[in-house]
Amino acid sequence: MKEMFKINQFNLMASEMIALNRSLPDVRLEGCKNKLYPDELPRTSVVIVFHNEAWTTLLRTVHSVIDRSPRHLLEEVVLVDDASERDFLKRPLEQYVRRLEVPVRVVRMEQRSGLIRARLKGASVSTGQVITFLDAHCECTVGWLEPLLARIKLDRKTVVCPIIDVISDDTFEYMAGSDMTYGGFNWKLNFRWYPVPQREMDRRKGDRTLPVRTPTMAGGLFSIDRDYFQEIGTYDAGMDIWGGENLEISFRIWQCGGTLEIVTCSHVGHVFRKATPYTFPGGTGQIINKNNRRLAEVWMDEFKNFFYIISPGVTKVDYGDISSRTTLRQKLQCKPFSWYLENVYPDSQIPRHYYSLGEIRNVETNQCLDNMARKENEKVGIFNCHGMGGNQVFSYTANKEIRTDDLCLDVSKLNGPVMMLKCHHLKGNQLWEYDPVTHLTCGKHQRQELGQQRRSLEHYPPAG
Ligand SMILES: [Mn+2]
Repeated sequence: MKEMFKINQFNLMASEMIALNRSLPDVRLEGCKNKLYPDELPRTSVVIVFHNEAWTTLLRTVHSVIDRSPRHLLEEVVLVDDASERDFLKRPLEQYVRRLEVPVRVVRMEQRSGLIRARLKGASVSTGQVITFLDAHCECTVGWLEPLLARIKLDRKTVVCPIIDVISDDTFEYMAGSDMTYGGFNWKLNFRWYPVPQREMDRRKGDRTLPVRTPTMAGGLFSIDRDYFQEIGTYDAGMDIWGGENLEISFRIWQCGGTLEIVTCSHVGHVFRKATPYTFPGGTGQIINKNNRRLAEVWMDEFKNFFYIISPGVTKVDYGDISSRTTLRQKLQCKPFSWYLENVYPDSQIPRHYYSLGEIRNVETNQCLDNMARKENEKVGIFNCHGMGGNQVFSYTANKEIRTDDLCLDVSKLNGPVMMLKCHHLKGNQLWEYDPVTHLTCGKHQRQELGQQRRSLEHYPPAG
């Protein structure tokens, strides 16, 4: 079992012991089970990109799509092979899928092209009015498709994701995902799940069966109207292999007039892995940095500075030519990133309004606050100032929080310690008052520094 685990970074032995058409629990909310959808829904092609995927996980994905989609809504399944090296994924795969009752096409990339270009290829050969992208190790559950297509029928500019349930990489047990989290991102531009805020619960009047407006998508699983996908510029073909494309399409959808939702009545399972089994030509880090730079440069306006200041060295990475994407942004008359932060993601980790972004220095000792790469619920540290950003970057926000990435400085006892906790936006222990008067009683050098700081405070009126 341990030897086989290394091949795909999940328990392949367990996967091989489980039927390709196994039964799954119905994990939907009760209110989802008797919802009615229009008979006339757009048909979808399901596009699945794979690279050296295991036979059983790939075919279990295909069988679950076929078995749990109403036949009249499923145009076809398109399997895009991104230059796999395993023999069973060649002719044996083609022979196997030929016997299935739904057209399943296998298309091959001539060379390793990455998720983005392989998906574009799959989209271009598919014919359904809707394109549904799935990962190659998923399982669709009962009723997964109708609520997705119904949202697109209602508004073709709505892009929809199912709830992504967890298939254990260890046991292949199926575990329901939460309808109370949605997609966000941190200063490093990593996709993260965060709790659905109260304002979004209120907008839906507490009905958890209604779709959640999500600031970003995880990327692996979503449905989009074919023409709309073209209109908003598909993917950034200048991005390599994998990484950043999910935030790029998320920002683009929102900023250019679309809507991105998690449809809580649709559940699809996904095998989450702790390590990637894939090789990245050129190295993982460089590729993701390049993709993230393209994303930041095209869509984030001045807020790209949060990414650059917390990721020292990233500005040295070449991101290629982005002119076709900036032209696209102009042509579609997309809104600025500040609009996105204000209207779509007000509880964003990147503050819409802030007084300052940089280091917090004790000018006497030349020591700086430093998050020491520690995690949530640990103390903030102090270290020699290095001027390189990274772990010494903090922002004093208009809500009077002191943040580093998605953590806020928090004090619950009079004499400390100062902890780093998830920002709760409720002030309280995370409220920091800046008092220019008391600070101005310091030494000459400090007076200068703080004087400058005060000017910038007066310059930057807080929101609301
Ligand atoms: Mn995956």
